[in-house]
Amino acid sequence: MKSDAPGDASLMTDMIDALENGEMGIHLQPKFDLRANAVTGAEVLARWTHPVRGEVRPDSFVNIAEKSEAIRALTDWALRTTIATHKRLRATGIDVALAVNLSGRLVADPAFLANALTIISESEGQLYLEITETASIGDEEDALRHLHALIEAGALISIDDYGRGLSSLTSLRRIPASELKIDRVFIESLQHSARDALIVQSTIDLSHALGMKVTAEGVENEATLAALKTMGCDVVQGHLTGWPMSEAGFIERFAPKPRAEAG
Ligand code: G
Ligand code: G
Ligand code: MN
Repeated sequence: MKSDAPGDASLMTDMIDALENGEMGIHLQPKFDLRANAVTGAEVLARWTHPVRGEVRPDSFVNIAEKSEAIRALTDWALRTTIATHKRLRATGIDVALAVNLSGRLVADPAFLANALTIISESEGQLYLEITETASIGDEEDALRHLHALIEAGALISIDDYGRGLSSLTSLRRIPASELKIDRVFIESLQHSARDALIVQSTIDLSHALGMKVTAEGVENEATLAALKTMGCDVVQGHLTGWPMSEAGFIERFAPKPRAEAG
C-alpha cells in the first residue's frame, strides 16, 4: 500500500479529529497471572468508531499513522487516556498494571520522549510500554537511551509480538525489558507442533534467565493454558481469559464486589 494515498491522508485527518471528539476510545484486555491465579494487568487497545466508515480496525489506522507524525498524536492520546483510566479503575478497587502499545519507531523520537516522560510521571499504577520492533531498537543508541529514560520515569518495558517479523534475538541483546510477549502464531499451534512447543519452552527459559516475565498472547483454550502452565509461563492473554472489553465491562467483571448485607 502506498503511504501517501489520498485515502490515507483523509483517514489521518479524521483520526486526529477522532482523538479530540470522543470517537476514539479504548478497550481493555485482561492479562491473567498463572501463579497469582488472577488478572493482574490489562492491555489497552485503541477502538475507533468513525461516523461514516463505522468501526476502523486498529491494524489499519495504526499502520497508516506509523507512516507519519500521526502516530505521535495517537500514542500521546493513548498514554493520557490510560493514565485517566488507571485512576478510575483504582477508585473502584481494581489494582492492575496497564499496558500501552508503543510503535518501535517512536522510541528514538525526541519529541515523543519529552511528552511521554511528562505523561508517564503522572501514572499512579504500574505502566507497561509494549514495544513492537519496527527497526533494530537494540542497536540504536538514541532508542536505548530513551528506553532508560522512560524506565527512570516509572514505565516498564515489554517486548511485544516476540518471534514475528523483525522482533528477534536482536531485541533481547540490549533492550531493558521486564516482560516478553510471545506472538500468538507460536501459541496457536502449541498443541499441534512439537517444534513450536520447543520454541515456546526455550523462549520462556531464555526470558527467565534474562530476568523477564513471559506473557503468552492468543491463548484461546484450556489445553493451551495447561501446557503453558507446565512450561513455566507467567501470564496468559487471549480470548480464554477475556476478550478486549470496555472500561465499564472491565469494572463490572473485576471490581471487588461489596459484600451483600446479611438478611
Ligand atoms: O485488538 P486489536 O485488533 O486491537 O489490535 C490490533 C493491533 O493494533 C495490535 O497489534 C495492537 O498492538 C495495535 N494497537 C492497538 N491500539 C494501539 C495503540 O494505541 N497504539 C499502537 N501503536 N498500536 C495499537
Ligand atoms: O500486536 P498486539 O499483541 O498488541 O495485538 C493484540 C491483538 O491480539 C489485538 O488485535 C487483540 O484483539 C488480539 N487478540 C487478543 N486475544 C486474542 C486471541 O485469543 N486470539 C486472537 N486470534 N487474537 C487475539
Ligand atoms: Mn500489544
